[in-house]
Amino acid sequence: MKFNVTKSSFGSEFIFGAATAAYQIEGGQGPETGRGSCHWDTFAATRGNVVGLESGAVACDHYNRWAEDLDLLQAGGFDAYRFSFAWPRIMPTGKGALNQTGLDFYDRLIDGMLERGLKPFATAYHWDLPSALADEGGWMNASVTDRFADYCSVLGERYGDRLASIATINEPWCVAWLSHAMGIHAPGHRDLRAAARAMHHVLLAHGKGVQALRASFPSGATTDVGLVLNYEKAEPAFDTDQSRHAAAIWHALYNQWYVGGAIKGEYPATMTEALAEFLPAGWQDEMSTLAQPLDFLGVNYYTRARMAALPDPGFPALESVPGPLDKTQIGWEVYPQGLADILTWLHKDYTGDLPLYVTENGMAWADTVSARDGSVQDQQRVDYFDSHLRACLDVMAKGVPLKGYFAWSLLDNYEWALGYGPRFGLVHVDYESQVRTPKASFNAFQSMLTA
Ligand code: IFM
Repeated sequence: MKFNVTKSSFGSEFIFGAATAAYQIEGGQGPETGRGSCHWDTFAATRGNVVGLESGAVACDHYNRWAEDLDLLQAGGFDAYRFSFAWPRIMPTGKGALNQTGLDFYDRLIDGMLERGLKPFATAYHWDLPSALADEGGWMNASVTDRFADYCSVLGERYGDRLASIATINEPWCVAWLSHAMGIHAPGHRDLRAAARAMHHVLLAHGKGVQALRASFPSGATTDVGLVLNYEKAEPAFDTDQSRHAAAIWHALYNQWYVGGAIKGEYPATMTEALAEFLPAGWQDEMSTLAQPLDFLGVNYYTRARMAALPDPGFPALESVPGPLDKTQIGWEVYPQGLADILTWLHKDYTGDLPLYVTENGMAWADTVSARDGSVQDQQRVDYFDSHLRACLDVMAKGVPLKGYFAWSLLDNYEWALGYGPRFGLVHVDYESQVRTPKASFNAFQSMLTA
């Protein structure tokens, strides 16, 4: 199985990578590691939150198997590895004392990338908030923004001379809305006031984090600093004004809020009106801190949302309606045109010449290892990547400054509230034995990248 697209059509500077996140793969939580507790540990331990009460306690044991995993990236011909630092591994209580064992782990990991010719693309925060900060209200409490800046200073000072890039926060929509309004991710709140506060604080933390990183880099460091946002192409489920309105609300709440805040220092007026009574007092005075100059914007894209109106007075009065297109293991429609539309919209309305990266794109499938020959034949995923890479080429031909593409994910891993059932990896992981098996989609990348 091969891709139809070729590496050369992206140009010699284009970066191909694969992505992961600390909580989803590392494990390494025993007392000998010095890692502190995070809110996903306790959320996962609470019945009803995660399928099968599964947690990241062991995950892919990447904490011990990182060298083997970096070898896979190198063998695949990838240019870069997108990984995240675990805040509670570096600062077990989210502030103050540092964990030397954790700091050393990331030294080994980053040096291991450099030794293999892989560019380290880091993320400071991919959802593992230290429990001690969760106890203080987490993202609802403005003080978390200063704690995050302190943490970024540690990262910048220690690793800034070796990173190719660092993003402050992965998917602020998930940090705020999914976790504080929908209750699906830790800390599991379903509360508009909590959500509105988190929506603002997560971007304020980003702004302060950018300032802290730049101020702490060793002199001469050339690390790019950016932010990673997730997008769903919001479309009306039905040909009605109500559906169009519902799609516009979802677009504002999901897509416009975060890029508007971080790039222009502006929130959509429809949202600030709807959430006025819940936003933290004085939010308007902090907007210039949110909008720090960036070196890149990361775009995570998986699917579209087809929205319909709900006939009640709540906010937001809408629901998503399953669409007719092919779906992945977890019901997400395969819609590559949405990636092209989002990249084009961002470039035209917000980011202009700012480099864009697709920092996550991929699909879940219930992959199995063949008993006959030990292979994993994931043709659906090969087709998914091929069609989305084609969408990238299409927009690049029209002038969108897309500089790289990261597949989600290098490994099958912990898919948050869905546990270990959904498999997103280029590489299959047997969670009992921890044996890694590259899938056909990995081989397709390898053929393209090493041709
Ligand atoms: O697994 C997640 C990742 O942590 C963030 N972006 C979406 C992926 C798939 O749901």
